[in-house]
Amino acid sequence: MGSLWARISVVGIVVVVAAGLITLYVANLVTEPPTVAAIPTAAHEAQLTLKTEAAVGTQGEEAPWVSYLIKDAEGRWIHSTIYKVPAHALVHVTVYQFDGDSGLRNPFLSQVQGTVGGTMLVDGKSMKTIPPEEASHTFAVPQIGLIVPLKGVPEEAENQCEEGPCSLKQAHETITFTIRTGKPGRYRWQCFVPCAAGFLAGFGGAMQTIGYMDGFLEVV
Ligand SMILES: [Cu+2]
Repeated sequence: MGSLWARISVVGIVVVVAAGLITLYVANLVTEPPTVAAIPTAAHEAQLTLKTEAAVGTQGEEAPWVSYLIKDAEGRWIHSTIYKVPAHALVHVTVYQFDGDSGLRNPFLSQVQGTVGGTMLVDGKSMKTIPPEEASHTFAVPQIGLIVPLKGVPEEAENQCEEGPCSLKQAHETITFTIRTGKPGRYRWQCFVPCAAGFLAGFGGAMQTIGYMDGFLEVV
């Protein structure tokens, strides 16, 4: 009899632990990072300032993965990929790119598409495309035909940022472009460069997680 009760309690403990793990997993799927708004600069115009870092969260509880961050109105860098922007407006985007290149598998995605003028500035130089192998990330919103490939920091650059928080005194590329937003809605955006180091084919982890290499544009 004693061993039967022992077995039942072992099964009970296993069930409770499994239920706990499933709850944690689901909670993790539905918990979103905070929504951070672009900063209004004029009527129907706003500024969205982002950066990419090779390893965010190495000091905290978050996974130390490659990620995007956004600068809020107080000048703080927030670890989020959910950005609120005005509808029917010009949104000026600046990305400080601190990560090295991983390369795009599909060269089609290394052409700028969907920005005002079909171009971007890379460190002040106007460009319509970059060599696919130099891409570190993309900022792409497939639903509105936006693709901006982000050039990686060259391997030989000095003073590279291996781990966040990265400062503008460290090696980076500055990419700017402007988009014209349309009607309100929630638009998914994502990176298309297989940049998730340590995962199968570079497409796991950060590449599949909201808050890292995927997010939403809340057009309001
Ligand atoms: Cu990426």
